[in-house]
Formats: sequence, C-alpha cells, structure tokens
Amino acid sequence: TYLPFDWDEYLRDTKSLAAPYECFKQAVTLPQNEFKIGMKLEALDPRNVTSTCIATVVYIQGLRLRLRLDGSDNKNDFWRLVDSSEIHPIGYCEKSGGMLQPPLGFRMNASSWPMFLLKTLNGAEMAPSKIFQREPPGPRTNLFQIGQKLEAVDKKNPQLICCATVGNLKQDQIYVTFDGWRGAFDYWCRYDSRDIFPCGWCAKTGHPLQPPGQKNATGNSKFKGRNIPVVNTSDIQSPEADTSAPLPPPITVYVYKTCTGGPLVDVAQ
Ligand code: MLY
Repeated sequence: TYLPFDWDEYLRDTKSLAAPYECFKQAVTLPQNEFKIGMKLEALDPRNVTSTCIATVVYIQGLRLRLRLDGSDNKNDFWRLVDSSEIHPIGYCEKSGGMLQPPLGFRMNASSWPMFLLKTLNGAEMAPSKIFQREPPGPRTNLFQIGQKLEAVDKKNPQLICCATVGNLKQDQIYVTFDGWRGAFDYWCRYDSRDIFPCGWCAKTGHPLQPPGQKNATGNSKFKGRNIPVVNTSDIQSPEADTSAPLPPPITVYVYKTCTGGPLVDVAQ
C-alpha cells in the first residue's frame, strides 16, 4: 500500500489544471483485471509488430500486465493494459488466418520453434477470452492544451506512471514532460496513446503514481525537496575522539530528505 498522490493540492500549488477525461483514450467505466500471473496469451512483439507471439503475464499492477514473450529473455518485458488491442486469447491469431511467430531474439535455433511452441503451450494456463476487454473508443481529435497535467508512462522505465504536463502540441501529437525531471524522459506521442492517463487514474485503478521529481528544485514547493545529504563518517569528529587511533574506513550514510540531521550532518554534502 502507498499514500495516493494529492492531485488537488498539487494542482492548487502549481496553479494548473488537469487535462479532462475526454482528452484520453481510456475507459470511462474501469474494467476489471482478472488476469493472473502465469497466464498465457497472444501479444504483438513490441520490437516487431508484424509478429504475434505467445506471452506470459509475469506481473500485475492495477489494470496493467507485465508481459514476457515465451522464448525471449527477461530483459524485454513490456506492459499492456487489460483493454489493449494488442493482446488476445490464445487461438485468436490462428482463427484470423495467421501463424504464431518466435519473438525477436528467440533464444533457440529457429528450427526448434514448432517444438518450443508445442511445449510452452502444453498444460499452460491460458487466459480465458472473457477476461479480455474491448479497447475504449477514445476522442476523435486532439483535445489537449499546453500546461494541462496528466499521468504518463515513463517510456524509459515503463513500470512507472508519473506526474506530467502537456509541454507542447503539434497536430495529433502532444509533448509529455515529466514534472521535476530535466527533460531526459520527455517524449512526443499521439493524443490517443494508451500510455497517458487523466489525473487520478492511478489512484482509481490501484497503480502507484510517481510524484514529481526534484531535478529542477527552484521554488520552495514541498514537492521539490533539497537533495538527500550524504554523510562521510571520516569527517565527523566526536569530542572524545582519540585522534591518534586509526580512522575506521569511511562509510556512506543516506539520510531521508525531510530529516534535518542535527549538528553532525553537513547538509552541504
Ligand atoms: N533510476 C532512474 C529513474 C528515473 C525515473 C524518471 N521518471 C520518473 C521520469 C533515474 O534516476 O535516472
């Protein structure tokens, strides 16, 4: 459990507005997440979207599934919403005349794919088709405005959904900027991207929300604390210290940012 981020307070403090629900391609009535870890399904290979592969649910967070392609490594996991159009029950591909493909970077020889497929599906728990949800329709045009707040997936750390602001607009695209980060994570995406959510979506769906970062601590906002001080014990002189005794090896102590530390902690470090 975690304390949900207080959007009302943050919007007040930053004198900003949340992008309205109608801007997003997200369900108005929230679906259920009835997927379970270990269930198998069909998913488009994110690195090669013309291929449909077998994927296993390896983690669940709110309405999102962390997926791993069978036969792939654990370094290329990706996340999909339960109402994503890119996931289907097993059998869907074949029914629509397609063939299941090995993932990009298949661990084995390509010739072992048919046997691998047979083995990976044998006795597997397949996600039942009734738990897949239809993708929501979404808006017909880009309704966003510059400055509006939202919740957005950090594409470099896709397990994270973070406080963000619409930084710019260009036809069907919006520029997502992450509050309190210096721009390295910002990106352009379509207005109907499934990676952006209205303020409050994380709290409603039971997904953690990353609060604003502290990388441009200008004002005194409590959301932008000072950097965490680091203490080097070799710099601490206690009154009774035997200065002839050898010093212990230095260690680093991390102090929580709201802790003032007391007289022995040099915050400047
Ligand atoms: N370990 C990473 C995490 C950065 C996350 C940034 N998001 C929240 C915009 C880092 O500190 O670089």
